[in-house]
Amino acid sequence: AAHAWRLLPLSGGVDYKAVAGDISSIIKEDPNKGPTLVRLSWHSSGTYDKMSKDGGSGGGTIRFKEELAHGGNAGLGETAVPWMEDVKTKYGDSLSYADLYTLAGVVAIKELGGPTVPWSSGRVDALDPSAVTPDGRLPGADSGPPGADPSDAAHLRTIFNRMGFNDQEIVALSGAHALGRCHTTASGYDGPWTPTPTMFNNLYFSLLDSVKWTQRDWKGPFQYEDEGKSLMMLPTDLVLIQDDDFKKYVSMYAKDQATFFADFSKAFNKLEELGTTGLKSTTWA
Ligand code: DDH
Repeated sequence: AAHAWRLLPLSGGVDYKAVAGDISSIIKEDPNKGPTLVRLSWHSSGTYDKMSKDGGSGGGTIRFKEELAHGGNAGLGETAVPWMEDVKTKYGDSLSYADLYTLAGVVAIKELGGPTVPWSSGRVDALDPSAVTPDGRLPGADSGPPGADPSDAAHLRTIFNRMGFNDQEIVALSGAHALGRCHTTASGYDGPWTPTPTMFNNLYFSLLDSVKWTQRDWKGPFQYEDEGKSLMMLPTDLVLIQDDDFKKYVSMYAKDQATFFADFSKAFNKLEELGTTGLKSTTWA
């Protein structure tokens, strides 16, 4: 009894294991929601700029319509953001949107068979949209920043080096495209990258490395398809095998899922902590 206080949740009164359990239930009911929650967590974090030190997951600003209107976030305002509202309402002010969105990403990755990515709590929401960064910080699948060759590895490096990621981390993070699909109603692209879009595995890399990817003949944006026409790759995905410094990591992860899981876990944890301060390592699984 003397140590009963140890049983209390440690951080701000929120039981993050319970929050994770509620997010898991949403994904168990509809596994296709898992990948979209991973995309939400990544887009909530990927606005970080290491020079100006603004953006990142810290303020939970992706909930604001100003940020949801950014081209790269198409679809999230009608899907993943509203899916999280009941969870937010249940825990109230003690749970920040910023913590909720980043926790949703790691819960989804684990629920879909991926690694248990370390996660820390303590993000404090920005109260108004003035903390929203300018549009254009997330990678475009076909168009780089002004002046950059869109099909060039330079676009990927410009965007991800700005967040503080190197070539190996860029490739590891891209393996998240094992999950989910493109929706014509969101990005305009169409189809899944792998035949198992609700399973986190290294298939994205093996398919990139082994399939003959050709231009899809259709009215939508330029994308690639396999011979069976059931899978897709974006122009930016193909960059990872067109550039030798990227390709060596694609080949490595295609052969070695354990190394992919370990490297992805480190890089995704780093991604989710961009633009944060004062976090506390938190047991959520
Ligand atoms: Fe992605 N991604 N992504 N992506 N992404 C899309 C879907 C998903 C790019 C473009 C698109 C990462 C990197 C890039 C996920 C995770 C991650 C879609 C389709 C486009 C387009 C959206 C739609 O129509 O619904 C581009 C470009 C890049 C790049 O790096 C150049 C990274 C780093 C991650 C990550 O999580 C670390 C996931 C998951 C999805 C599937 C979403 C869904 O609803 O299904």
